[in-house]
Amino acid sequence: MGSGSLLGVRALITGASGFVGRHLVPRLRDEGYEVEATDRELDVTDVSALSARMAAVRPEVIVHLAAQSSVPSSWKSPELTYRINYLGSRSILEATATAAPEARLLVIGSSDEYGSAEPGASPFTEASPLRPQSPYARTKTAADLLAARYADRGLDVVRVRPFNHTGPGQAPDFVLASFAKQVAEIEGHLREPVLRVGNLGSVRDFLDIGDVIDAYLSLLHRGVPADVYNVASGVGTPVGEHLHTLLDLAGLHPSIEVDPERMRPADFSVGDATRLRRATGWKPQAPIAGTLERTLDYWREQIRAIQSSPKASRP
Ligand code: A2R
Repeated sequence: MGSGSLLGVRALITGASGFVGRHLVPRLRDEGYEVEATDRELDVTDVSALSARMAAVRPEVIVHLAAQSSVPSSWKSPELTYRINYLGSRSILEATATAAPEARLLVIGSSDEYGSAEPGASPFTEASPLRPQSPYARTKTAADLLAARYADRGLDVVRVRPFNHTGPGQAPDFVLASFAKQVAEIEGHLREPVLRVGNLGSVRDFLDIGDVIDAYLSLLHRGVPADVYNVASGVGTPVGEHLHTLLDLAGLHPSIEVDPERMRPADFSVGDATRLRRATGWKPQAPIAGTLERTLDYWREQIRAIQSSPKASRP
């Protein structure tokens, strides 16, 4: 439930217990928002439950983070992904239109909506064609296009396409969190000195989670036009480079093994955030090496907690 302050702007967050939500909610509270943080207990596919909660909370801003956010899981469970990501977004849009029609709503899409470019191509702008390549990306694209229809009809919807982001607390299904976790496990002698990887040649545009949160906060301001915005650094780096930074930080030289389960063709995805910068002044602040260090420290703490627990067992 919210903090009860009558002075704060009322914010409703879906998916608040996820990686982004756990960083966003405290920041919003620090900024003085009165936050209603919801997750699984308010199923985003249930439009009547959503409308009832919105009517009770009367949010002035809504950030829709709830999702099935993993691409590999979307290949295993495309229907579930569709239900949560597309039908969930549709429910949020419908509930906002009926129960909180004045609210500013951020619909969080994904850089995956653009698919992959040719190596060395210019960064994707918001005008680039959408060529989603996975069930996850297709559900995000469909939700984005539906949100655009609600915006055309006057709802205050901002559509956001964040490029890759990472930091402490991200699930190890995501590439840099997976590397950081494995490095911490090797350091803690919980794993043989063998690091399992996918395609290290894929070029991605990585942001620190704190910069992504800054972008979302800036897009909540009413003066910012309700439009579609990339959140990106504009810098592409092969994921293998980040792996080497992590190994340097730890002073480790494990062998690197390709895991066929994780191997996908190399892709190239870099974003242009000029529109966001012009509208809000946002630009990324956090060097990615610091992000990697904080992420590694987070996993070191997790490993220490496992090792010091009485029921310590190998993960
Ligand atoms: O799947 P769980 O138990 O981890 O819960 C996730 C929650 N969620 C739901 N909440 C309400 N109703 C549902 N039907 C439902 N299904 C899943 O949304 C989780 O707590 C949260 C999403 O968090 P993460 O998976 O950690 O995603 P992350 O990285 O915070 O991404 C936030 C947004 C997503 O829309 C991504 O697709 C996008 O940023 O990149």
